[in-house]
Order: sequence, then C-alpha cells, then structure tokens
Amino acid sequence: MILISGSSEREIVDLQQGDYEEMDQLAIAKPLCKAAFRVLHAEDIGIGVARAIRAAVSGRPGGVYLDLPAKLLAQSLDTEAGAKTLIKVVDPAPRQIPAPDAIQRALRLLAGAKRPLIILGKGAAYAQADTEIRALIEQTRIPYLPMSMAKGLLPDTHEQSAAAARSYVLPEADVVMLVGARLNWLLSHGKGKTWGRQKFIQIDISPTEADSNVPIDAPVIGDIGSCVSALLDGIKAAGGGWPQPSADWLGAISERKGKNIAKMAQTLAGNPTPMNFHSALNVVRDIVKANPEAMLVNEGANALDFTRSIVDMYKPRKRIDVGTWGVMGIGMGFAVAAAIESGQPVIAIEGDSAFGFSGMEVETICRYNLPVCIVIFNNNGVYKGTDVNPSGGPDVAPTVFVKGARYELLMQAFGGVGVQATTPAELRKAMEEAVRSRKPTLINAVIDETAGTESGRITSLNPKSAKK
Ligand code: TPW
Repeated sequence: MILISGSSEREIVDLQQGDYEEMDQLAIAKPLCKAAFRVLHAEDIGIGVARAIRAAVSGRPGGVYLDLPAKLLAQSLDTEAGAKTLIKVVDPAPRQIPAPDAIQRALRLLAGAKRPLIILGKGAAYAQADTEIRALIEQTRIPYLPMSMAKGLLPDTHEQSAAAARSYVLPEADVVMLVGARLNWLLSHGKGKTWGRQKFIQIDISPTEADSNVPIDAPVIGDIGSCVSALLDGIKAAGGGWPQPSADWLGAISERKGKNIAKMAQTLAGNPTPMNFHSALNVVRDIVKANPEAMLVNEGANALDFTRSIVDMYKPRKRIDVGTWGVMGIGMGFAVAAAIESGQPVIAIEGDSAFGFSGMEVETICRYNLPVCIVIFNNNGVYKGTDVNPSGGPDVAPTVFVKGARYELLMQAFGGVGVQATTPAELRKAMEEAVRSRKPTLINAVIDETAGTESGRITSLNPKSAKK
C-alpha cells in the first residue's frame, strides 16, 4: 500500500513556526512503514512514485509513505517535459530464486521426516503460487495448517487440512515446513507447550526471518513460487522414491479430525436463545459456502477467533482480517476496498467493539452503494457484556456497552438496509437477501451477552495474579 499525502510548508514546519496542520509527517511515517519518501520538485514525481512502488511490492511487501509538501502541489510542468519524467516500473516484484544448496538441505530434512507438517501463512497466499503450493501438498501428502489469511489457498475442506487437529499436530510433528508463515505469537513463537522440539524448514522472502524465535534448520530464501517450484523439482527427481508421511501419523490426525469435526457439528447445530457465536456462525458458514467468491472481512476477539475456526474458505485470498497485530478498526476500510477491488459481495463479520472503531464508514458504503453486508455480533461489549465495574460506583465496567444497541438503525440512517436478527433463521434470511440484492446491509445479530470469553483465546496472556 502506498499512502500519498500532502503536507504543510516545509520552511514553516522545519522552523516550527506554527502552520496549519503543522506536523513533520515524513519523520513520523519513517519508523512505522517500510519506506517513506518526500518529493520536492515536480520533475521528481515520477522517480518518487517509482521508488514507492518498488519499496511497497518487492521482497517482503510493506506500506510506503509518499510525502508531497504544499509547495510541490503548486508547481507545474510542461506536459511533454512532464511525461518524460514518468517511469514505467519494469518488473516491480522480481522473482528471487533460492540457492540450490538451501533447497537440497530442505529436501534432505523433509525426506527424513516421519511426521511432517506444512504451515501455510499469508505470505503463501500473497505469492499467488496457488498451483505450485497445491502440488507440493498433494504430491508429498503432508498434512497442512493454514494460518488465518492462508485459509482457502486450498479449500478448508481439503482432506489433508489438519486444522481440526491443530493442537495435536503442532507438538507431535517432527519436521515443520513454514511457507510464508512467521513464528510469531500466532504460532506461540515456535516454542512452549504448543510445540514439540521439532526441526524447522522455513520458506520466506526475507532472510532475516529465520531464527527470529527458534533455530531454523533449513532456511529457504526466495519468492515462494520459485522456492516451492525448486522443491517440487527435487521431489520429481526422486522419481517414485519420495517418502510418504507415515501411515500412523496420517491415521492419528484423521482420527482426531473426525472426532473434533463431529463434536463441532453438534455445537453448531444447537439453537439456543439468545443466539451464541456458534449458532450464528453456523449460518455464516453456510452463506460463505454458497458464495465462495465473496470476500470475508473479520475483526473482533471472539467474533474473530470463532469465525476463523468455524467458517471454511474455499478460494484463495478471500479472507482479510486484523492480521498479525490484531488491529481493531480495519474492518470497514477493508470492506470498502474489497468491494471496489473485487466487485464481489463482501461479508464483514464484526465484534460490536471492533465495528465501533470505524463504524461511520457505513456512510461511505451507502454513498457508493457497495455490496457490503456487515454482520455485527452484538454481545453488549468487548469480549462479553456482563462484566461488573471492579471499582464499584454507578459506571458500567470498561468493557460493557449500552445494552441492546440498535446498530441496524445506523445503516438505515444513510438509506441502507438495517435488520435486527435474534435467531439463526432471521440471520440467514437477512444475509441471503443482502448477498442477493447487493444492497448495503447491516445485520445486528443479537448474541448472548454471556457467550464470549475475555481476550477471545488469549486469556492465557493475562498476568497470573490478575486472573485469580
Ligand atoms: C486499535 C484491543 C482486542 S479485541 C477488541 C479490542 C478492543 C475488541 C473485542 O470486542 P468485540 O469482540 O469486537 O466486541 P467480541 O466478539 O469478543 O465481543 N485497539 C486497537 N486494536 C486492538 N486490538 C485493541 C484496541 C482489542
């Protein structure tokens, strides 16, 4: 992403003489994004934009800031002279071919594995090497786990997906191959009781990613398409002799998966009053299955965690969520962008707190008549709506919101469709209608206020003393 912004008169900002919107924006942007540039002369705009594009999309992609101060905005150039200063960026995201010895090292480790596991991260999805990745998984028959935004790279219903046996495969695997996935907090940093003491192969475009948390035995550095292709060539060269994962391993995973899926099916089929996350998500799951091209936006705590694990994705790059840093407030911006970029219906599953961070974008959604269906899982607060103010007094707990808030009226205020849904049947009807009509829609799905847990599934991060 490239953020282009005007900024105040440099001479005044640098002497801190007090300008309208005075702020040293470039300095503030620099530590926060991958690169930040300023253009002072109109004839440098072409170079500035080219540098911004290359920085944003080459290697590990990242956000770039491009600063255009007031004086530049008033400059003009002769059209013909100006055209000559523009640059057509050739090969902005060049392939990066992995070193052959790195590939051999990885293949040796993989071939010796009895209980191998592949973890697909969002880097694998960004790389758009879908065919190669699928071939690697299917030819090796190695079970895999998709990280949140890698869901759908292969359909979540793929028989090799070990997502329903995650807590079994992570500690039990003997060799784990990370494909565009980082060993950050989302993977418990590769250590502790979530993991065994396995060996790691890591495919990543950034060489500094290896050893970020635990030793990486076989780093493979390059773009994911090139790396996976090179691994496939090595596997092909083994002829039919490439070792398969042990039958015990595959059997044990399949057994656990079966049990967990059956248990989940029972929970999803429940029809409690009021709805809980599961009975509501059972509906969302069906709607996404029936509309695999739709984009799914997701933010919240419980609303995020449960949606991620319950709603299957069938196509790559259809799920966009709060990402590694878990930033609330991205949902509405993502929904607007996804609707415009993809032209597909957008389904945004939002915690009520999460929605509040940028909820006024419902106006934008209505203004441009975007096919966005926002579903707010309204449980009256952050995590849940039943916390009690720990210090006493008349105020509600900091995590508790106004009870029974009518979010759907917000959408109606701007001419969109607003629906309150208190049962799965009402939710289903409203979602089906929203996707069919492509009208801006907000469904206030009323969820049991006791249903959520604190911090979604990161309660364990609380200081022990505070938990008692
Ligand atoms: C920019 C901290 C993490 S999750 C969350 C907050 C405020 C909201 C959870 O409540 P919600 O979901 O959305 O109602 P649910 O289903 O559990 O009831 N500020 C920013 N980012 C983060 N991550 C936070 C605060 C946070």
